[in-house]
Amino acid sequence: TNRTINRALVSVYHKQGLEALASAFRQAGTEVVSTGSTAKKLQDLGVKVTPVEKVTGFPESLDGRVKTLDPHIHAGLLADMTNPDHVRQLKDLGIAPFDLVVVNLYPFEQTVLEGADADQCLERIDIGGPAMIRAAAKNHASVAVITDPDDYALAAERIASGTGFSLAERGRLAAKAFALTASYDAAIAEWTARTWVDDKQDKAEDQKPAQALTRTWRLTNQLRYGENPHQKAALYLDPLDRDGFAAAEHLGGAKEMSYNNYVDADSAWRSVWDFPDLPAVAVVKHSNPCGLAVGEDIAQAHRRAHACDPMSAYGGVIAANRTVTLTMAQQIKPVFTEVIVAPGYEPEALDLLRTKKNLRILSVQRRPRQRPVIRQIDGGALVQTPDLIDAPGDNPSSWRLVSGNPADQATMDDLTFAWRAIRSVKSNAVLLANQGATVGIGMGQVNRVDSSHLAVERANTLDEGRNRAKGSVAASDAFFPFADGLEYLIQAGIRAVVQPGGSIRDPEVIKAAQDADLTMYLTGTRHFFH
Ligand code: 93A
Repeated sequence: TNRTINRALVSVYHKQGLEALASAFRQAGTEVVSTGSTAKKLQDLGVKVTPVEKVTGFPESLDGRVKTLDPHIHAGLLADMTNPDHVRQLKDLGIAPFDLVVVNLYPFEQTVLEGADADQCLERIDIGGPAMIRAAAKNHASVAVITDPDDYALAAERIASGTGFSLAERGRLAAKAFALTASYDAAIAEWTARTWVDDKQDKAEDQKPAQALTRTWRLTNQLRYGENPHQKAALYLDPLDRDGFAAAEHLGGAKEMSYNNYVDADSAWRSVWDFPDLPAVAVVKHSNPCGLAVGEDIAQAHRRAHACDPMSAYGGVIAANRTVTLTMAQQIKPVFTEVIVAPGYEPEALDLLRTKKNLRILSVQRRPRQRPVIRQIDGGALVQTPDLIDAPGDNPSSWRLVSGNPADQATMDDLTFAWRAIRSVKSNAVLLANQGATVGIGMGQVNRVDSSHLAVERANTLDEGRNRAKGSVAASDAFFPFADGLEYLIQAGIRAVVQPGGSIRDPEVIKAAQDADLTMYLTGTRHFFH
């Protein structure tokens, strides 16, 4: 199955590492066909090179857009030398086959990341390179394709020794080559969608979920394990995005981020940016907030978020949407915390946090960019646009008062806060809040009464037995299907409630509120989160 390498095609953007190949070519007397500056480099390294124009009979033209795109090249790449008919046709056409292709592509992603203008990015879309790579990979029965300089040493050995590559080796190289062209094209698809598609057109909106599936992420980090130690896991990055949460800078803490750390910290980071206008802090465990609060400053927001459920905050993840101050760091110091993520840290705050052995300290420079959400199911995937607090019903001015007096300003502010906060809580969610802070959260229950019980119980037991449900406002992420959940909240003493409405039993639910003279607003929008 081995095929000796008599003729090679070399066309590389990055010229590093060619020395090893050049000396192997010299030693084996391989015929080498090459493009413009690659040919020059190989000649400098003492290799006898056939310029590509000599093979194509056509000049490299159109500013290099047409160099290798020619049947004299591609027939030599695609002829299956195990097929006698291909061998005969090639002979009749006077074309010699290639046994090896070495290509690396114009650095498209790099160019985009460097902030080059659209024309420059466009010119860095390699057409001829991927065509050669794909041709050789398809034809791996006859041709070996090298796309990764890490494989030059192996190639040099196989060239010089005269053994060539085995079929298994050619298959492995071909798979790697197709993975490269797939991710290269995915980056181009992503960039062209951003650059050429008008986001304001409805059609483009419809296409957004579909684009998520064409995107390819780049393997960056093998994680120690997944959600559980027996699961394998890895971190992938969007190749066109270097400043998102996934690429967060680690400022200290000896430990690496775990899979669960990423999940929880991403969730916390997203939560605090539902409150971009105020300093906000989220304390998260298992993707759910155990406290979420805004404040006059970030330290106050943290005190309030922590106070919601100090027991659950143990081993939690903290996100802040403002620079972490020394005061906030001092508050965190005594609490076992897995991760903190923030846009920045005061130097003294950072010094203090670094003394916490197990704390991972992350800095992220930009707000979360909301991308389509993908969930794999057996045999396919579900894709949806992300849930943002931007639906028409999320604006309190559109809320419908169906019971009690209109809320005063303080109550309205609390209802607005509670409604934003509940977006972060897994369904079924019922949340109690007071003065811009959650005081009791009921999450993830399979019925809304249990969530109501949980919210009240937590409000009334977790903070030294204070009765925090009384006088708080409540939010429910979806309608109350029966009056029972709401009645329980009324008994606990809430002063107002906001919920989507829309149940067939709305009349019963509204009557329960009216009987208690409770202020109740309907949003018409729900925020399920599964
Ligand atoms: O502009 S291209 O898409 N047209 C081509 O026909 C072509 N052939 C090779 N770019 C093409 N290449 C690329 O040129 C290769 O993928 C490689 O990155 C680069 C090598 O050119 P040079 O040897 O002149 O540096």
